[in-house]
Amino acid sequence: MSFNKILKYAVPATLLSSLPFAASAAEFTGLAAGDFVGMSFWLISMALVASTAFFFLETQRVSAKWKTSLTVSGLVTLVAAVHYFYMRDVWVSTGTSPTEFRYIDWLITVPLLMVEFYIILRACTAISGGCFWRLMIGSIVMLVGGYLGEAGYINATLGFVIGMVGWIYILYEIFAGEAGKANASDAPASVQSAFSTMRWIVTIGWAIYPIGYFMGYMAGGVNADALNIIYNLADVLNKIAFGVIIWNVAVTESES
Ligand SMILES: *C/C=C(C)/C=C/C=C(C)/C=C/C1=C(C)CCCC1(C)C
Repeated sequence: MSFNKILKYAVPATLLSSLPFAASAAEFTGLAAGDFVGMSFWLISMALVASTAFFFLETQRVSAKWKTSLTVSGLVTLVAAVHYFYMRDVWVSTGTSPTEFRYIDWLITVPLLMVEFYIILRACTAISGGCFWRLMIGSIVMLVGGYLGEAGYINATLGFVIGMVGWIYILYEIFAGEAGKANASDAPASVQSAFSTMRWIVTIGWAIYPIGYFMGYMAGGVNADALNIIYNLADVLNKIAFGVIIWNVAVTESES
C-alpha cells in the first residue's frame, strides 16, 4: 500500500477513534448470551418505539373523540421507550436494577394512564373532576411507597404495604366509588367494553407489579432477575397491549 493510501485511511481512522462516541462504543459491554433480562429490555425498547409510531399514525384514522385517547397511548409508549433505553444500559453494563429510571418512568406514565382512564370514563358517563384527583392521589401513594421500599429508604415490606394501600384505593374508586357507580348503560357498547377493559387492566394487569416486587424483595433475598423480567412483561401488557385494545375500540367505534 502506498504511503498516500495509508494516510488516506489512517488519518480519518485515528481522528474517528478519538471522538467521544467512538470511545464509548469501544467500552460498550454488549448484550451477553444468556442475559434474557437484558434481551427483554432490548426487545421491549423496540416494541415501544414501534407502538409509538403506530398509535400516533393511527390518530388520523379514528373519529375526533378517540384521537386524544390514541395520542395519550402514544405518549405513554414514547416516555417508556426513552426510559427503556436508559434502563437497558444500566442493566447490561452493571447487572443491577435500574430502580430510579423505572420509577421516574412510572411517575409519568401511570398518571398518563389515569388521564386515559378518565377520558374513557367521561365518554361513558358524567364524572366529577374530584374522581380524577382521587385516582391520581392513589397512584402517587402507590408509587412513593414502592420506591421508598425498593431504594432501601424504608423496610421492603412496609414499602409494599403502602404501595398496596394506594392500589387498593384505586380499585375501590373504579369498582365501588363514583367511577364504579357510574351508569354506563347510555354509552355505546364499544365504549362500555373499553370501560370494562380498563377495569381489568387496573386489576389483573397492574397486579403483576406487586408480584414482581414480592418476588424481587420479599421471597428471600434480592432477586434482580425476577424483579426486572416481571416488571418488563407487565409493561408490555399495560402499556402496549392496553394501547392496542383502546386502538381496537377506537377503530370499531369510528367505523360504525
Ligand atoms: C406503565 C407502568 C405502570 C402501569 C406501572 C404500574 C405500577 C404498579 C401498579 C405498581 C404497584 C406496586 C404495588 C401495588 C405494591 C408494591 C409496590 C408497587 C409500586 C410495585
